[in-house]
Amino acid sequence: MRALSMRFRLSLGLGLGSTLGLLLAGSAAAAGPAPRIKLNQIGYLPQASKLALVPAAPGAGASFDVVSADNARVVLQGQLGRPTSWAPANDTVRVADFSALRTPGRYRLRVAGQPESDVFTVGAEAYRALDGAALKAFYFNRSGTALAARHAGPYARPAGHPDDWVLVHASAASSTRPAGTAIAAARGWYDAGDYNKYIASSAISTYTLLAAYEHFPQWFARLDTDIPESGDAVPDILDEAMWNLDWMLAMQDPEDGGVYHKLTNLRFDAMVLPHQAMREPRYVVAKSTAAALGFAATMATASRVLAGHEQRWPGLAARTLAAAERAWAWAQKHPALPFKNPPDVLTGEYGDARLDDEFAWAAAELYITTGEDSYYTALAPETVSATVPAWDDVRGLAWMSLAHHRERLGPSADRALIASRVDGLAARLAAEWRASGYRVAMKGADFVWGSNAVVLNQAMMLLQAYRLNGKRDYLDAAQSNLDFVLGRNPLGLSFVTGFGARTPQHPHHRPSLGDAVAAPVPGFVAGGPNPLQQDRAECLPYPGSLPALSYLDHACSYASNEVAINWNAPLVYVLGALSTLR
Ligand code: G3I
Ligand code: 9MR
Repeated sequence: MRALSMRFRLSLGLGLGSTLGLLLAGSAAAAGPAPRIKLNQIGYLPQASKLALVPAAPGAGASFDVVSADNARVVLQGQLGRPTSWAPANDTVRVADFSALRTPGRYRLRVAGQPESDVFTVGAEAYRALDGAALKAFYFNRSGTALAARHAGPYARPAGHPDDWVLVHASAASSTRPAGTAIAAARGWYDAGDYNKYIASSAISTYTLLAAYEHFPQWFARLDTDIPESGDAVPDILDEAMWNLDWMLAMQDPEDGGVYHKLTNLRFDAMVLPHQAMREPRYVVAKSTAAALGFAATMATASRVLAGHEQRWPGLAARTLAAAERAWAWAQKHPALPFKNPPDVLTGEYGDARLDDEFAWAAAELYITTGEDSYYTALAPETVSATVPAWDDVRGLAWMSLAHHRERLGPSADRALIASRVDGLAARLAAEWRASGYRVAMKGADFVWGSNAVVLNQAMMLLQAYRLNGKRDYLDAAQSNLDFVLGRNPLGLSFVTGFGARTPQHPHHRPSLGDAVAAPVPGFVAGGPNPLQQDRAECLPYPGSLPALSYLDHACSYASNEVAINWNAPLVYVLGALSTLR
């Protein structure tokens, strides 16, 4: 964390109780106007594709210079591409391609008639600090533990939500656990800007961290995040995943193997620190098919990864596999139990009526871990398409795992099908990327609540195809999508708190609002532009209504400026992957 470029400014007289003052302060203190030249504000790996966007203003120059950060010398010159429009922002830009610049250093881009770009770096370790911070965000969102100053710096805080005494909600009652029974389901990460814990988002997040380690063990073995477990026998990313796996295991009913959909208050907490938000009782709410299957997939994955760490966690690989198999068996008996909030529960629903993707994902992970053909049959791979993963569409995770393990799958596995599904998705995304004026695989319809996670999950899937067949376009498109999140977007904002020249200052994140530090907790991806603006009744007007401009750097904006574990996880993955792949 020492290398981070974030400012730990103390708040100017804003006490803990003055959340309202912060909310009313608006986005004035925020990032300032978008820069004219837009690029990745963190930097590039030496061998990577390097693109910037320059306004297609009449009379502006048609060439660009890359200069050293101190402006002392020109290191590269090039011609701008032809003006191309991009509908989601109704903007026309020209691409500056400076991929030929490979010498490590700090630079700016210069175009006649435009202000110079932000400084960016080129270097083999360009993403190490950011990847560490993206992973450390999970630590900052840990439930049930105090964050010590030694690890959390100015973001230290007392423990909140121990969840050692949680009530079984009427919707979750069973004969062995009638309504009102107290159980313990401690640890886990807070989902997002709120303090509840949900299996749907936990499953994809925990899986993505485990997959990041499974696919790039050397990179993640060296990623030290300065958490309490740092220095033990396993990489920090596994200790972090374990914090949530512990909680997830407690969400399984030992009686029947079913999994509660969420652990939550009846209503959202106030915008205060965790320890100030503990007056409300907490409940485990209804079991659901989606929860059982997401749990099964995550536990089956965990079992594979933990098998290599028996000394650190004796017996856990076997325990997680048994838990996965029980949850799978429960889902076979309850194949169509969707989740809907009971009338008295007003927190995040994560309802998902379509369950074929959850079945496919759980079957795939169980097949890979056990080698049992019955799971491959249940997967019915020829019926499963490949899509960009999201909390409510997890089929892409099945293909991602199958592709990684393809060489050791049994004879029944159709390797050609695995390759064609992964390549088919990447080819579609890469075509979108190449045709897009902003050189990003995002179409207007992709800008949904949490759009930055769509950008990052697209990148993650492009990287799966690159790992399979080495088509350079897939690597370059993935890099481009990362660039979009790190500043090469119409708002000119690096969407990760604390990282970049202009970053979100007012995320909808209770710890960031409730603490005494002006800067938000670092390392979190803000949700991103979302034209549905579901929070508009409670917010100031957004600066624009176009898909890629529907973003408000204001704490009111949970629909565009919240943070969430399942938006951070693909950032952790993509940074590690790009830093490793050649
Ligand atoms: O499924 C429909 C689709 O049929 C329709 O065409 C489309 C357009 O309206 O909407 C789709 O539903 C969307 C749904 O996500 C599934 O993708 C909803 O509009 C959209 O409002 C919903 O957003 C979710 C949001 O909670 C509200 O439920 C986000 O994906 C989800 O990330 C977010 O998660 C919240 C938790 O509930 C609480 N904790 C914070 C977390 C992050 O904000
Ligand atoms: O803080 C809540 C956030 O975590 C959720 O994503 C969001 C949508 O469910 O709701 C937020 O809570 C708001 C509530 O929905 C409406 N009134 C204001 C609440 C806090 O801003």
